[in-house]
Amino acid sequence: MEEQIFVYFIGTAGSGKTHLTKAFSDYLEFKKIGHIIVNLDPGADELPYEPDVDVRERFTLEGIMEKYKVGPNGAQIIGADLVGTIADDLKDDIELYDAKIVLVDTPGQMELFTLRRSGEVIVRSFGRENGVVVFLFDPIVSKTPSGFVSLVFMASSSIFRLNLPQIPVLSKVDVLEEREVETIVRWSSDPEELYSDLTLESDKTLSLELFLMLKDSGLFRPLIPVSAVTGQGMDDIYDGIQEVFYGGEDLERIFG
Ligand SMILES: Nc1nc2c(ncn2[C@@H]2O[C@H](COP(=O)(O)OP(=O)(O)OP(=O)(O)O)[C@@H](O)[C@H]2O)c(=O)[nH]1
Ligand SMILES: [Mg+2]
Repeated sequence: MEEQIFVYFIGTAGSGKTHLTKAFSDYLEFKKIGHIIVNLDPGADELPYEPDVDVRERFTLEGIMEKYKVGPNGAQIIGADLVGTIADDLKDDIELYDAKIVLVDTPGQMELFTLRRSGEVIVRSFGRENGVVVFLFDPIVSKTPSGFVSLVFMASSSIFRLNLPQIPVLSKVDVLEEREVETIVRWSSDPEELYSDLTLESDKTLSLELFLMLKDSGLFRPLIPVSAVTGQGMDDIYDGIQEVFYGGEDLERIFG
């Protein structure tokens, strides 16, 4: 079988991972590109898509709460660790499908996936060289310079932990005004402007040294504005994936 490409949707709780997974799946469907969706969130209640491989078939958050006599937070942590233990089984399930692209919807709280071992184990099992992260910047958090910088740190920590290329996106742009989207995208491509706006924000300081380090590390990347509601940006995510794996060559041609 040809190599599969794994696209991991990662972001803070409620940033829009699940709906973006669905929107990008619809887009691939429209382009007739074979793909499947893997749900890694044992706490997912209702999903807007029908997962092809679903961690909830093995365990759910509710089941964990009952079995281990823990509350929802403890269950989230146990659930995150359990996901790592079934990585190879999930990989076997995925291989049953002849899908070119595997969309991976990750658990609600990103730190459970990126900071605990499960994320690393999953990425290693699925294949590091075939993986790319779509990192979601929450639109409301991104509105202030300090919120935006905090998300850059979180995105950086997930690059550092998972060691995968990353396509950063600004999610749910339909809830922002055009002017706000422009400002946030400008911050992502012009760190000096961000720094100057940051210094105007009351009582927020970041040492210039730390900021320059962040800037020079190459962790500032232009954000792609996307919306699961309007479908904006799906083309750009697709182009980003092509860029990562084929230096811009068209996947349709390669997969054709
Ligand atoms: N307006 C708008 N709302 C969105 C969009 N994407 C998601 N939402 C809403 O934002 C909320 C959270 O979306 P999810 O896709 O569940 O986010 P998530 O990151 O998967 O959430 P968790 O898995 O619980 O962390 C839901 O109420 C969605 O309907 C979008 O593009 N535009
Ligand atoms: Mg979700």
